[in-house]
Amino acid sequence: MGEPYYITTAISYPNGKPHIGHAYEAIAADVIARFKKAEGFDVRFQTGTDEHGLKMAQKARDLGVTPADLATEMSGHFMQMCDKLDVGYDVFIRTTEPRHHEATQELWRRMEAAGDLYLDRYEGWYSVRDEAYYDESELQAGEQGEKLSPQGTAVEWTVEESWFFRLSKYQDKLLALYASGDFIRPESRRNEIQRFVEGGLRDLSVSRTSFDWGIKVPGSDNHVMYVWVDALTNYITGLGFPDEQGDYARFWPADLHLIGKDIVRFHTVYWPAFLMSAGLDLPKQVFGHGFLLNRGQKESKSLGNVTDPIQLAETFGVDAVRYFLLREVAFGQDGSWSPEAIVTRANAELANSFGNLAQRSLSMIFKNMDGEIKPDLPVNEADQALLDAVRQGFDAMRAAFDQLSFSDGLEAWMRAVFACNQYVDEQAPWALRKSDPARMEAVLMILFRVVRDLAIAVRPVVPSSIDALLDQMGQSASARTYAALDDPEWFTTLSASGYKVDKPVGVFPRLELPEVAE
Ligand code: ME8
Repeated sequence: MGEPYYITTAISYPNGKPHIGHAYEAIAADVIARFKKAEGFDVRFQTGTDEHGLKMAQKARDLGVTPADLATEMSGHFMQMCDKLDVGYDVFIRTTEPRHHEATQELWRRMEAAGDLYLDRYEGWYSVRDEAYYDESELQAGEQGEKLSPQGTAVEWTVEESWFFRLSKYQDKLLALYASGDFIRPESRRNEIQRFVEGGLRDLSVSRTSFDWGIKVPGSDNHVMYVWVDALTNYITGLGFPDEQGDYARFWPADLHLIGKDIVRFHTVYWPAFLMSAGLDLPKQVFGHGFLLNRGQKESKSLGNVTDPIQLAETFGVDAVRYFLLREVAFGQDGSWSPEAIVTRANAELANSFGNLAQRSLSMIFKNMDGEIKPDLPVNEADQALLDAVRQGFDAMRAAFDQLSFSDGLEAWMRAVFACNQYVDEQAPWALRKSDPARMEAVLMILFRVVRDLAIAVRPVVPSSIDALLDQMGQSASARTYAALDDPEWFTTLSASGYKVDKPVGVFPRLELPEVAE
């Protein structure tokens, strides 16, 4: 078994159906998980829903349902989104599960045993939307002069008895953590957090008495924990904590928490401080990705531009959407999508460039060689140059993906595809059919090899289309890893197996823009 690799997404608030931002994060995490699997890691991938807190309680009240029913219904939509988008998580965690209550209460007890929790009175500005308290100095004025959080959400003056966590005690340790390596990425977010912590940390209010939709504070039954204490703990609940053997021993600390830029503070200030207090290891990295905008605008109910990601996948095909999101957006920055941009990208790169290359190559082998694989044909200089170019493209893609630079990685992959198409044009196997049939066969065998290599390389991004292609190319399920790209025997073995290319079926259809209803 390979080295363990543990990746998580944020757990989403199930106070409504999933939106495109949720889909974006889930897809990116899934691509990383599949990439690491292809690299040979023993991957554990967790996602889920964050079901407690005031926001959930208020939404349920508005709808006239219980928070538990609301959470169950909406959580189902998040699971369905993952299924439709080929997001292959290992664990889907719901914070209302009993095992999560147990894990969170244990974390609490350990923080208390460390002397980091005390009871006091809280007065401050609370934003229900962000589930966060803010300092007066952090607030901004709204259009009518009303007070707003730094995220632009409404805040309320709140006074209550509360448990506090001694966050102030961890300032130096946190700064040392940021300075020591790549804990926070990208760098712009690290700088932002570092400045915030350098400005001084106040102790954090970590319990509420004004409502009861949450996890009870051990020994303080009228308090429920602040939802972020509960939410962050999901990452260890899913590994069986408080049992520190088994999955926890294997997969903790997490290799990567993938989250959006708006919740970096919770993951890089509060979470490591809680873990330090409880004496547990810290995650290795937190990456704050950018926001996905709809033609440059935030999607919102009031603008009427909210996209259902499941619908989007049904309209364009799941792999076109997955490819587009990773290819188009420089990971870490905000990005924009539109139907035109998805169609343009998918047609130019998946359908016309790679899909067409695969289809033409297999079809020529089927028609002109009776589908036969001949492994021992001579390889000339042009052939070797192409094999090298494809290998370089793959190496560059792999290095970029390792840094989560997906758009750069896919660009490198595309360059290799272009090199193949140029090779086809230059070698013109259709012309060789009459003039030099032996050379035609050699060219077609090179094409079979590069198509297979390019397919395996890009499989983490567009898994179901690539699997449909690799099925047609006689590649066993176990040979769809990056190690298979280094196997010098695969082509001879394939030929010896008696496999023959059949009439190929295209896997990347050309897309049309859907008609817009007036
Ligand atoms: O924040 N583009 O839940 P959430 C890209 N429950 N990503 C976006 C986005 C957009 N337009 N909008 C939101 C929460 N996100 C907490 C997390 S984790 C212990 C608790 C991202 O449903 C957002 O940044 O509001 C977050 O990473 C995720 O979607 C869930 O957001």
